[in-house]
Amino acid sequence: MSIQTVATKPFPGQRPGTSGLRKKVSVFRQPSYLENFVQSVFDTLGDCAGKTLVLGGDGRYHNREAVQTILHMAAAHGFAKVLVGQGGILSTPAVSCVIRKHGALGGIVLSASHNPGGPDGDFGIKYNIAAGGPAPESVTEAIFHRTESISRYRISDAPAIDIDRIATSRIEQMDVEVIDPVADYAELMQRLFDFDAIKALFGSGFRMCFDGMHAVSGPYAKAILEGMLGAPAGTVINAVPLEDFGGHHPDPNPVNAAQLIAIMAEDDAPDFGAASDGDGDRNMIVGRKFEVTPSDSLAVLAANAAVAPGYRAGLKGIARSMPTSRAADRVAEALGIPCYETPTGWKFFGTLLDAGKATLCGEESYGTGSDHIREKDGLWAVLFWLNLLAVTGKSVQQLVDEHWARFGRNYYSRHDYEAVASEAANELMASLRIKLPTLAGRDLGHYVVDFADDFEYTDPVDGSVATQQGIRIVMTNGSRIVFRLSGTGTEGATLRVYLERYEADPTYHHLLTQQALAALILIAEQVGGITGWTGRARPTVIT
Ligand code: G16
Repeated sequence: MSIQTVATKPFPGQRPGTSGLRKKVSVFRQPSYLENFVQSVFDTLGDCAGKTLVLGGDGRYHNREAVQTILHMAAAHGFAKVLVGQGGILSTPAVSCVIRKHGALGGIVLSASHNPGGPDGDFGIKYNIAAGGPAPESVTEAIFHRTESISRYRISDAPAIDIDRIATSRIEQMDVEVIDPVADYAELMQRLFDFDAIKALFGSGFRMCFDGMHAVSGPYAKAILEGMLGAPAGTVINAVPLEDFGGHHPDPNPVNAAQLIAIMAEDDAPDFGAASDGDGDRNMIVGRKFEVTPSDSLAVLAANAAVAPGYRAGLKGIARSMPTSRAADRVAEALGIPCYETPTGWKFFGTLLDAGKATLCGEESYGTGSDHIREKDGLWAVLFWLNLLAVTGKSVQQLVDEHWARFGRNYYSRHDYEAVASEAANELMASLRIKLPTLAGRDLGHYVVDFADDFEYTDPVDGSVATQQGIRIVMTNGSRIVFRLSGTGTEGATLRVYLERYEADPTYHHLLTQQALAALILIAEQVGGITGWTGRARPTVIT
């Protein structure tokens, strides 16, 4: 067994997007494609002698092969140890948890999150830093620049090792410790939430349906909900992770988690429904015949955080991504704590969490989390809701209705135009940018524009600046339209249009969301010229 140096040539386009490098499986399977990226990560990290790396993925197609490749490259780069999830499986939040708990240098997450899997699906890779969160842009840019000039990678030619047995083996001088993917994570959850209260809730006949979407959360949910908390067997559906997620799109929203939505719409539906995504960091919360938007979920949890033992000491601050609704801002104001508005991407919360400025964070893209780790965390949000339901004895809808009555309702929706031609999408954004200076003060029918800009963010901790993070058209009454191009798609461009309208009067808190937003939807079309640029008369997905 020896370390081989293999000559290679750069591949174009290995720039990480919103959350790591995501491409079609066929792209990742090209000889040297993954190796080039991994070597670029290692070159950026420098000397890793004596250091520990964490490695795992969401179990999608190509996960196991990629794990072997990375293990053999880590051995060639001098790592002392790699902690790898059994079967190559670790949810994204579990990677963050394990990095922090074991003092690792960082971790590699193999996932394309909610994107479909299988031979024709997507694959992805992301590097997380010692704090446990996604590498900041300074690091991802350095990795990208390295990919542009790479000429060799190093890899051990040792045979593949067994990653299915919990044991320690060796590649070259490096220990490979195969760990239980659930244990460290479950132990952390037990410290944050009132497991006794949740156990009593399940003991009282409370019924829940958790949709694992045949992705990584299944084993975590089974072990924690059915194992530790006594939920009846069968509470977790679609629990077995499959390489192609059963042919579905593992994205926990009402469109893709249609089975769960149908179950929760029945007259004798369970009391509580939830789903998580491919890599376990997203969550959707559903009550009986009642869907909770991610923005509202963040606000409700923030307003009630004291129910959970881990948050009894109070919140230091709340952070949300710019396109996320401003429901959480109202809670922060009532609590007398700051609310930070960051660009889209969980990586932007890292500095705020590290500096103790924020405790809870959330995004409209079904992501919620806290300072317990540095990733968003699907099952954590579900346990938080269970803790809240157990302590209050109220239903999901009751909690949200009461929240709206107290704080007002932020009607909210996102319209996605998927796989549109990149050029057209870029031109749409460029034409909006040209219009920006002319919009302030314009009367657009039901709304007058207060200001319009291209969101720019200066990190209050490290001073780093991110520009062009989404075009905002903000009305004088606080309603908003935001245009942004997704940074996670793998086909053409995805245009996201975010719509938000605040309603203080409880008499109007139960309108249909799309009707409540109808005037804004019309303005978005008029100002953005969406149909003209994209050739699409309507969005592909509405959440
Ligand atoms: C990733 C990021 C999130 C972001 C989401 C959507 O989530 O971690 O911060 O909100 O993508 O990003 P975009 O709008 O650019 O597609 P995940 O769950 O895909 O890792």
